[in-house]
This record gives sequence, C-alpha cells and structure tokens, in this order.
Amino acid sequence: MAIFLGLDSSTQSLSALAVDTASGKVVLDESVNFGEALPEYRSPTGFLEAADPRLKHADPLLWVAALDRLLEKVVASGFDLGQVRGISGAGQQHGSVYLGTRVADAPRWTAQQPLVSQVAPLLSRRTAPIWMDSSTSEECDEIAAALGGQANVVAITGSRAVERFTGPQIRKFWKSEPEAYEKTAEILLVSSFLASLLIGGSAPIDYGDGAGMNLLDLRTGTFSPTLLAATAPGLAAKLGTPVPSHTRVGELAPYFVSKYGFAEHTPVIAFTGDNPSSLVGMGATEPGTAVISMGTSDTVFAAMREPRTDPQGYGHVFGNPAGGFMCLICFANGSLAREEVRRRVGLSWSDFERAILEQTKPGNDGNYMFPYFVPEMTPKILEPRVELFGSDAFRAFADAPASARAVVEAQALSMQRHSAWIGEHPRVIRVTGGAAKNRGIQQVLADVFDAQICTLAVQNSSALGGALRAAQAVEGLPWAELYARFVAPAVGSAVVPAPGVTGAYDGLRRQFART
Ligand code: XUL
Repeated sequence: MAIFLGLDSSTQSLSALAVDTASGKVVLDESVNFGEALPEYRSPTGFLEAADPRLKHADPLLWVAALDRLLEKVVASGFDLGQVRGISGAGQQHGSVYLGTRVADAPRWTAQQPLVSQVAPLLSRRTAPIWMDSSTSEECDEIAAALGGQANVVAITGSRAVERFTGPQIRKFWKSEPEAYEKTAEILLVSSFLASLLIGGSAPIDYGDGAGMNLLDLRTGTFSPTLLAATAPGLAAKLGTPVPSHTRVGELAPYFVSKYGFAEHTPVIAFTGDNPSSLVGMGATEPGTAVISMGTSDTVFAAMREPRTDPQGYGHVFGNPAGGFMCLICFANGSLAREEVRRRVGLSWSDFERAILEQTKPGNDGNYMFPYFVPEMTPKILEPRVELFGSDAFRAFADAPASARAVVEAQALSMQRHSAWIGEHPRVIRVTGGAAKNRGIQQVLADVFDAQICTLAVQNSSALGGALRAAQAVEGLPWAELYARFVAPAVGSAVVPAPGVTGAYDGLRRQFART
C-alpha cells in the first residue's frame, strides 16, 4: 500500500486529498474553509476587503494558519499521516508572497510554536496580491512598452502582460514601496510558498505555475532576462530557478513529523498552479480532452497539440505538469457571480437548478445578463457592472428563473467565444468545481458547446492532481495507470445537448459579438 497526499490552497479553502495507489481508492478528503474556520483573518471569501474593487489582496498568514488547522483536522479524523509516502499540491495561480528572509535562511520551524508565529516575522509585505487583483494596468503597459509591444511579451511568455500576473504585481510593489521591495529577499507564488512551508526551506517555482508570471521564457524554461529587467531591479535573485513540475524539492520539515505524525524524510514534490494540477486530476494531460473548471474563477483549459497563442490576448499558455503545454482562459466572475444572482433573486441551489431545467428554455426569451460583479479579465472590464437586456421583471431581478438561466448562459457563451482560438471543437468536456454538480449548469454547457458534458467521481481535481503527481514522481507510475485507477467518470453523469438547440443561442451570440 502506498499513500500519496495532495494539497490545494485555493481562493476560499485549503484541501487535503490522499490516494492509495494499491487499492485505487481515495482514502482522505478534508478541507478547511478560510472564512468559516479562520474568521479572525477577516476574509470571508479568502481575501481582504478594499475600497477599490480592483485591489484584491489576501493575508498570507491565513494560508499558513489554515495548513496547521487542516492537518489538525486530518489527525482528529483518525487518518494516519505516517503512511504518506509523498506529498505534492497546488495553489491559486499568480498570487505572490514577499519575504525579507528566505525560508531557507530562517530558523528551523519549532513544534513548540504554531507555524504562523514563525512565518510572520519573515514577511517583508503584510499582504499578498492574488489572481483577482486588476490594479496593475499601468505596469502592464510599461512592461509591454519595454518589450516593444504586447506581441513580444506573448512570444516569450505565452500571455500578454496582464493585471493579475505576478510580474506586473511585483513591478507595482517596487514602484509603490521601493524600500520594502529592496528588503525582500524572496518572492514565492502561493504554490511554492506552501511547498516552502512544508520543507522548511525555499522551494522553487515550477513551469506550470511559473508560466503565469509574465516572466518565464517558455522555450528555455528560465526567467527571461529581458522581462526581469522590464519588471523590477534585482529581481532574478529574489525568484530562484524554475524547475519541471515533477522535481523533488525536499523532504518534509521535522515540525510536521513531530506535530502530525508524518514519517521522517517524506518527499515533497514541486507544487504547481491549481489549474495545471487540475489538468492532471481530470486525466487531461494528453491533448483531446477539454476541461471546464467552475470554482471561484471559471476556467477552460486543455493540453495543447502545438503551442498556439490567443490573437485576442485573453488566453494563456502554461506548463503542462506532465510535459509540454496547456492553454487556459480564465473568467473572474465565476461562482461568486452565480452566488450573487442566486442570493438576489432568493433561490436555493436546487431551485436554481430547477429554474434552468424546468422553468426556462434555451435562449431565455431574450433575457441576457452580463454578470461583471467584480472586475473581469475575459473580456477586460475594469469597472464592475451588470448588463441586463430583456423584460422589465427580469431587469428588476424579479423574474428569478430567468435570472438563473441568464447568468449561466452568459457565462457559457463567453467561455465558448473566448476559447474559440484553441481551434478544436471538443465532443466531450469534463467539468469540475463546486458548480459542476449542478444539472442545470451542465445542460446549458452541453447546449452551448454542442458537446457531451461529464463529471468525474472525485470532485477536488486540483488536490487529486497533487496526490497523483506525488505518486507519479515517487513511484514512477505511468499517467495512464494512475488515470485508470483514479480518474473515472461519475456513474450516469453524461449530459448531452438537447436536440435542435444550437440555433437558440444565435441572438445571444450576436449580442455578445457587440460587447
Ligand atoms: C488562472 C486564474 C485562476 C486562479 C484561481 O489564470 O487566475 O483560475 O488560478 O485559483
């Protein structure tokens, strides 16, 4: 029996999932919701309140406290962490943590104190900008100008300079707090920060998550000297050297051995971004399988046959943890937008599902909603606004069923429109994330994409991806074997397009084309 642990530090929670490669079973699935479990960090949805809607920062100590809280919960559940033979995991992408002392140079973690009080003195910046931040347009323009245009940034990094990516965020920090930047010895991503906590040392950034920084040269797998220079002075020394995702970055620090009963010398494999990790957890590391992940953000992604970039500039190319590349398009107004509409019209989630399946029909009688409750990156909408077209009752949020369908249809059509550059019409799409269970949402996706939609038996694909990556790196098991054991479609999950439905969206597609 060999047990492997995957962790996933997402926007709103930290999860742990363990697989047993011998029995093919998931043997642990626990999580800690930041807002509920750690209210003292004043982050009900994972980030700090700010007057400017473009500013989205989190308290990195929240993620540290959550790690101890989660492991306590796992031990309390009776699970024996001493069986774990390897750990990997993932973090929300693009977010960055700033340390005045490198973790590698910090005192060894002591089990006499909680981790959070040992990490706090290391920080050179109290907050961490996260992927929802859109406050760096000026820095994006400056980086693009220094490179001779966005096309050159795309050619090197696979993405335009975009607000949430780490490079523009670092540049803003250097410009606004030059002294604190100067004192910063190490900049980590959420993923490499988590791995660093585990090994009690400085864990490198992997190619999967590193590609979301506007700094990594995709051809060489190294940070581009031109982009480093265009971003901030002395940056190379603060970032370390990026590594392939399967790299063993160290072994678990004694803190976790004595406190939680892990075995000594448990290997830790590089952490990656939550989306690259989900590519593994969805069994989609070979081209041909598209994934839609519906969490705080909605993302559409797939492994790539050949490197290709989005002419409109919204799509990205990241490292595929199994080798090669993946494409991704991200939408900020995902679950929080669905939740906001559901709350405003007073529907339960089951009523929301019923509204879509039973009380409304494709095309929604011309009721459209463009749900930009927070600044959106795809398409770029920096000032939050909700655009409503249709009947009076719908526009007044008084027609609850129409509102439910309107938000989901707009999201699905936007996903389809902005993923067209990938150049493939997927016949089957695997969906994951909290909203993926909702039959109404599945049906809209099937109708809009004209594809079969299926969910997998294991829900948390990013944490599963972490566990499978650890198993692959430590035991050398082939991906196909791991997928055969752990990536099975949920029984009876397939949803197919309703007959003759595609034309129903022509009006909405035209409306979209005008926006
Ligand atoms: C991807 C992105 C989001 C975060 C959310 O580019 O910004 O999906 O990774 O966790």
